[in-house]
Amino acid sequence: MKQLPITLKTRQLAALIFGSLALSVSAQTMKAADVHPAGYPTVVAVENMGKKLDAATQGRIKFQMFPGSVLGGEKEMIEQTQVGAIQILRTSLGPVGPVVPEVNVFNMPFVFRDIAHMRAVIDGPIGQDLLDKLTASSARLVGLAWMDGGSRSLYTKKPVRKPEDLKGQKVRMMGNPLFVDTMNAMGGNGISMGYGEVFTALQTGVIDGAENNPPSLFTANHFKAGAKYYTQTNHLIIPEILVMSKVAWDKLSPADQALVKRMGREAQMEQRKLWDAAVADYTTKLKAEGVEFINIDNKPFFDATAPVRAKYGANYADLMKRIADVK
Ligand code: GTR
Repeated sequence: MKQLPITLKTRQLAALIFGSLALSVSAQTMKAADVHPAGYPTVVAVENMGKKLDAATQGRIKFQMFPGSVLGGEKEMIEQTQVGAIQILRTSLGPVGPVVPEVNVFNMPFVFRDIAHMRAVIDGPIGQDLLDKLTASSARLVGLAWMDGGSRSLYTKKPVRKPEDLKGQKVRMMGNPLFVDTMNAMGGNGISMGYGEVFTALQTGVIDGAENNPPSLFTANHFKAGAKYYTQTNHLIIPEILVMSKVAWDKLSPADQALVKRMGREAQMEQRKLWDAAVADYTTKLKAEGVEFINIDNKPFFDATAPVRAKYGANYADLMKRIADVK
């Protein structure tokens, strides 16, 4: 073999050895997952966070997004994140409640007065406390940031204006006993099932309705399966959460961990802007598709769910008071 000039050879060798060492120690292409399709505010904000991390770390940390439930429903994706098969997950906090009961405080019906109240809470010390509680729990998830899921209202095949109208109606709720209790208290029959099953369940009459925000109602096409009446109950204002698998987190240097957290916070703010635009856009689209938005006084639903707040809220009485005190 022809000898290379010694200087070049040594440098190349060094680059090869140290380059691959550095790669094997810290380069991570993280699988990021979401139930929502490409273009949805949460998906876009997480993709942009990945691009920023890629640039800031010269390619050491990148995200590869798997949108549209391709890696499973939220319950399955939470489990995969816990074991490290998924590294970054954006999920509703709803199905996290059964895994980390401390976070259920944000899953309570009417715990927030309105969206502005929810945002003030998640942006402030209570929001940080809950992310930290999740991280400190045995769930092997690291709470990075919050995202906006707006407020959830009821959509059904028959118009609903008051709790009595829900009598005998089977309404899909996310997988968390707290939500089944909430729907039962609201007058209907709560049925827990995954997001991906709702369309067919509506079509086949397994359920008579569900509840969600306008962007989900539109992008999941549930209105095309007969749920044409959208009653403004605003009974749940559940923040979404961005988590990292503890397995992936532990492989990051403290400096990279701090960077990921900072960019998570930036994603929280970016998603909010995208969210507000999406709610306006999808509301217009739903109306154009013939979905009837029914404005109601939601006090009867608030009153009906008082026993749910009493039952579950007993575990977080102090926290509920702190939340209520946030202006
Ligand atoms: C959406 C939320 C999803 C998922 C879905 C559901 O609003 O963004 O994460 O939880 O609701 O109802 O399952």
